[in-house]
Amino acid sequence: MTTPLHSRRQFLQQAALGSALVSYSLPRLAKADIDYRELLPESMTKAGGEFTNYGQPSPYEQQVIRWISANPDMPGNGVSWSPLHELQGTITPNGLHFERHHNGVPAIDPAQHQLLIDGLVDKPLVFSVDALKRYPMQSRICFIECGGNSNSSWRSQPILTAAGYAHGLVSNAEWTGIPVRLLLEEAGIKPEAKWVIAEAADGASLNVSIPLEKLMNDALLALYQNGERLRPENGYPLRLVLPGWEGIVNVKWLRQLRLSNAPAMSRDETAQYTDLMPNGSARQFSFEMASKSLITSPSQGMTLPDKPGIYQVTGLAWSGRGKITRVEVSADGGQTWVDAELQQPILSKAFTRFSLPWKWQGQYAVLQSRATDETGYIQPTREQLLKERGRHGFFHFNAIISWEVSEEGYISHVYPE
Ligand SMILES: Nc1nc2c(c(=O)[nH]1)N[C@H]1C(S)=C(S)[C@@H](COP(=O)(O)O)O[C@H]1N2
Ligand SMILES: [Mo]
Repeated sequence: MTTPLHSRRQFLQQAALGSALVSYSLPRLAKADIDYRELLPESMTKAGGEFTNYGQPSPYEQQVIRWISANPDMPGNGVSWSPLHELQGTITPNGLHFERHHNGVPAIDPAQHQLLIDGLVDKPLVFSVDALKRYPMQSRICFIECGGNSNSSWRSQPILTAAGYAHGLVSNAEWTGIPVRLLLEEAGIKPEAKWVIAEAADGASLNVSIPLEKLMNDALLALYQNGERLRPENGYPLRLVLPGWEGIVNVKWLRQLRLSNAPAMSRDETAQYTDLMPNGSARQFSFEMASKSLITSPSQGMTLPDKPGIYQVTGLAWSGRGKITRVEVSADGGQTWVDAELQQPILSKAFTRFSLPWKWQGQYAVLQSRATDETGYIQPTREQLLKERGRHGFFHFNAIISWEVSEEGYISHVYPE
């Protein structure tokens, strides 16, 4: 059967335009006062929402948030936890990077902000933020972890909060900025300089002491976080990023680097972030974060819906001493271990995602992960860590974390020993 010519032409036109446009044609003239949406069928106006100047997550993801714990008696002092149990991949989105503030978030106008480098230097230098933006920049993906992360695990009872809300004072971002070495060399380092006192522009002028060697090695003066300027809460307009070193030395809102021959012995390196050891002495300046891992899914509070079934066990591993070389997973509380797959690329001092399919047969199980880094150091059990550090620890908890799976498929945090 042949199709009449005119209807074939019509058909081709319609096909070219798309079936949604079949019943009418658009006016040729683009007058500013014509609202084209009125001419379109409803299905098309619904197909596209508004454009926005700065994108936000879908309204269906509103439960994926940082969890704030702040002391109302000390305004400005507190933390917010990154929801690691809700995230995938290795990069923490900027709006979900954990926060630790001792003195609130200062509102800094970059045009008013300056960085001073002085002390044991040949010539003190002052930089505006605009001047710093003209220096050659480098990018580095690394984690920042608070020395107080996971501190609830020192308690005698396991706490039953979601994985990220107990262990999420750690995040991983791509930081871009100026190697600190370039700026120190420009000021000229006097031979007696051994330490650098970094001071911030927040409420109490937080200050900490950093060995000069670290600043000359891989420290960045960061201006950008995952491609955009730092968020105010993460240090806008300038922060130090010291890859692999505990959170406190990653000074936000940096305004001064003073070269010195000795540390300042400031509050946050004496009263805080030190470890009381079993022999009664206090360990100070334990900068490097030891290797650690966490199963993010399935984890505390989740359930396994099918019984039995195949589940993807996945999580994050990181080490302040270099690359993660191995992550093992156990489903029987550490009696037997299987190597998990590590997602590429594996970067030094950065989150490494691991995963492993697990066939759950409906039995009672205890899931654990154990990280090894390139120095050969293996993440300890909680028992081993308590033996080495005593029972009065508060900072630097890096032991294996255990998720119990009940026969009903409920998952809860346990201390298996
Ligand atoms: N100026 C300033 N810098 C600071 C802090 C602070 O309170 N003030 N907190 C430190 C601590 S203890 C940590 S863990 C990290 C947290 O960085 P973040 O809030 O970007 O995650 O910043 C560090 N730098
Ligand atoms: Mo911290």
